[in-house]
Amino acid sequence: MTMKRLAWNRFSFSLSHPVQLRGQWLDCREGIYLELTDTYGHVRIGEAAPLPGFSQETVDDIEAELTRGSLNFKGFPSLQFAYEWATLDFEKKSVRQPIQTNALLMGPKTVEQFYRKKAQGFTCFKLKVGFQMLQHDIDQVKELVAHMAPQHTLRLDANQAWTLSEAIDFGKRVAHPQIDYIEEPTSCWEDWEHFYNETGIPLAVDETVVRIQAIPALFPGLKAVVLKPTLLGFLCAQTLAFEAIQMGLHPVISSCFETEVGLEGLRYLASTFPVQVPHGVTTCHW
Ligand code: OSB
Ligand code: MG
Repeated sequence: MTMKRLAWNRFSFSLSHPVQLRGQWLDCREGIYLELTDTYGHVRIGEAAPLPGFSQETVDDIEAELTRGSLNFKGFPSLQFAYEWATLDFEKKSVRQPIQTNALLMGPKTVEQFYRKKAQGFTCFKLKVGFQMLQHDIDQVKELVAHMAPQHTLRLDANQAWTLSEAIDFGKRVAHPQIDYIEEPTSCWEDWEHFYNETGIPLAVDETVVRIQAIPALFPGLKAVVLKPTLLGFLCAQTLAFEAIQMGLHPVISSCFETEVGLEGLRYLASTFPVQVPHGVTTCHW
């Protein structure tokens, strides 16, 4: 594509329900829509929406960078995602297979949320843990598992909230074959093989991939690689997904509460994988 014009618009939308991420409340999503016009006059839009608490760059940083007339992606993965998605060939964007998704259960009344999502046809659920007392999380997981049908699976995500002994304590008490995996139980992936040996619960890397800009060396228990293009860039996430597949791991695309423009890019990316597992891209109702 030959680009003729680059423009951008800042956006800010309030979320319909505030979400708590890593102890921080988020009640609106701010970002930039990047608008690229090619020589045929086609306008292509990408979304750069850094996630507070997870992204290094801010919307102001991106705006300053664009105002300087520079398209430097180093340190700006959300901008890189916007640009790479916007400039991907149109023809490619229409080639896709259907994808499966997980339903995110977060906040109070998770059993009610579970039944609502189940009625919508979901069979894979993801529960955020690690915000409350350990016992609260243990009770919640046990309760959910008791309501699940045999074809349902449950993913857990602790966002590194626990120490290794808390994680093992939790894991030993909730272990169940329908738990697909737990994401980031502690901040140190080197401990997770021990966690797996103690609990039998498989693991997924998420924040770790962003921190080390790679997939850690394979260890027993590692099952999935969660990839967030807003934190990695579109092409980087795609490359890592194919690496994950080569390693025998499940590639799971996951959102940072992007708006529909960004989510469309995530769904497309997920649809290109030869190995299909549920993806974490159903955050649009937030
Ligand atoms: O840790 O997976 C996370 C959203 C924002 C920030 C962090 C995370 C998430 C999600 C996205 O959980 C939804 C999903 O993966 O299903
Ligand atoms: Mg996660």
